[in-house]
Amino acid sequence: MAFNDKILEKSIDPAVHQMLDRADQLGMETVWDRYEKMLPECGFGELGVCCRNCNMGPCRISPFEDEGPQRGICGATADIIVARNLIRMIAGGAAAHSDHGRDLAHTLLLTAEGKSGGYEIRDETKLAALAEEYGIPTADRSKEEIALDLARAVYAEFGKQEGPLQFTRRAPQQRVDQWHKMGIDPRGIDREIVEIMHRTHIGVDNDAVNLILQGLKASIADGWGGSMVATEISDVLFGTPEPVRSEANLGVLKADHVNIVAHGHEPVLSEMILAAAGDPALVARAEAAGAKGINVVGMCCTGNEIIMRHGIPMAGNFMQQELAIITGAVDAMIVDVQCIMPALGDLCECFHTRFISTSPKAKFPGAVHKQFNEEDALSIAREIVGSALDNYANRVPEKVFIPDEKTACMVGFSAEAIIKALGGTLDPLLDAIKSGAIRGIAGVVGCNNPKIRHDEGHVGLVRELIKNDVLVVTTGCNAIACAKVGLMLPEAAEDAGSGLKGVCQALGVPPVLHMGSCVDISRILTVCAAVANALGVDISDLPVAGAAPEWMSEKAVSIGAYVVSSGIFTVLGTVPPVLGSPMVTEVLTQAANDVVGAAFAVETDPVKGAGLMIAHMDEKRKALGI
Ligand code: CUV
Repeated sequence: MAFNDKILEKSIDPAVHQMLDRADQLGMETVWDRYEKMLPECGFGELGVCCRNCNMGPCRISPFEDEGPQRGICGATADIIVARNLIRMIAGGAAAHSDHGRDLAHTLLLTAEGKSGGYEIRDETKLAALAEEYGIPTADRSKEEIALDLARAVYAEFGKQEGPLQFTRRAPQQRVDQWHKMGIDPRGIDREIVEIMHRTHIGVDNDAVNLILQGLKASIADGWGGSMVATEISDVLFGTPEPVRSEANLGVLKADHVNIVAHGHEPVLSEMILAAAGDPALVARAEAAGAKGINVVGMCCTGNEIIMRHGIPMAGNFMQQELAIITGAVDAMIVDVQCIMPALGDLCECFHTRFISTSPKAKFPGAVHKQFNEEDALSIAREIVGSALDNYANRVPEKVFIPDEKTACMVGFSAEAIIKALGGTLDPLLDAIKSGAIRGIAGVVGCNNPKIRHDEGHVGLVRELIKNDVLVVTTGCNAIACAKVGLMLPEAAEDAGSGLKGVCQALGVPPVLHMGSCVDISRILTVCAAVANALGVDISDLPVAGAAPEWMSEKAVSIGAYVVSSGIFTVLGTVPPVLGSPMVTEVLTQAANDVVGAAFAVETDPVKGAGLMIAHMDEKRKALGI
């Protein structure tokens, strides 16, 4: 099929081209159309110089020094306003990840108390390891007793008033000392987020550097706190991921099955949807309705959670959520929290698709709300799946259009799985890094953003990295982009430089390792900490770098901040709203090196972005003498 340039320039993904053409034929609007209507985007907002933190304003600072207001009504300069706005983004992102972690802790608590409706403790090895980390006795105790203590200890991390977060102590001692010295070793997770909201209130913290330091502190509480809690407790409850094969892209929808898309973030919901969809009684009901079975597929980070634990296929990343509905083949789109477009409601009304919200925290126009709770988890999940089955009869066959596109992938490389693939120790990885077979390790993560041709930033950057012998670890929407183009197959080693290719072929792994959802960037931190500790250096000494080629969410801002705070140079592919303050820009791209041993760079060209990362790795290799 040939498509016009207007379609081709929006994405590199042939499934997206077909669906955008279909949307045009049906006269339907998508995120790309709304983006175009928004252009030109607000210049003050882009620069970060508008302030709505009090009602004397809104204020906006002129970008021209010789013309227009240089201060807000309270006297705040562009530096202050930009810094305040930036750290409020961090607060939003850290809150989202951490609340996700809190929900997992809550589920573990209920499970330990025997009050949850269908959850179990699946990974006792991880439970025991975490208990030891927290100093919880394990000898002669049941898994429930241990889990109860662990859940309470983890829960307490959120509201802790003093003292450090336990998981931050996984970081090398030098790193912890540096955080301590700079006053950014976080206390309770909630406390650091609240303090951002306090400090950015009118008339409180009016020192850009002091504001940014608090932003870094809260972000560390996200990465080494809330997100790490989310990852670790998910593993305890649902199992630690191991390599598994599956498929990705919209072609995983099936014309002759009941299709359920699980979209959002928390595995607390999606695990139960899967359990219900496997219930023989419900499968029989689907068959009685004329379907061949129930096909659950994932989207966005929920997709990452269920593909890596169960091999459940992945329908697509952030920019594909509307396109899934436009296939006309989705009987229910089930959502919880985060990255769910409110546009889905209107779109579902054009099809038979039932849009089902489940979280008391996230309701949507046009959605049916079926409130989920952990106590009655399985029975609610059965009802939700049942409602998808009932809706199958309403599907209009003439409206169904499913692109063929889907690609095989190998996913599920938790830190534990990586060590296992290496034969039980990190040594083969360390040796490959020392010998130069692996030049460095890159964490490439983050969202999609219509400012960038869909998936081009992700795939372009990752291809350039592996070609240059950089092992890539990935999560989030980058992971999905890589899966769709076949980069997550062992065969993709052919596209890697000769050193990386040899390592991948010897181990039978892809050059791009899927480590999970956005909260699972904590897995990348854990691996970096383990490598640094094994070499007796700080994370900032390692030949590692991070990138978010198409980022858009506040969570991504918090992620970027904690990755840099952990000592990892990070390249952003879309420009953050900070350029209105040359001073804040300088702090983030230069001065941060003196504070945390790493900084940000912004590079919208993915190949050049990869070049910056590789140059950074070479510099670190030289300093290490390898
Ligand atoms: Ni949590 S945060 S668009 S789904 S990676 Fe994808 Fe990942 Fe960004 Fe959202």
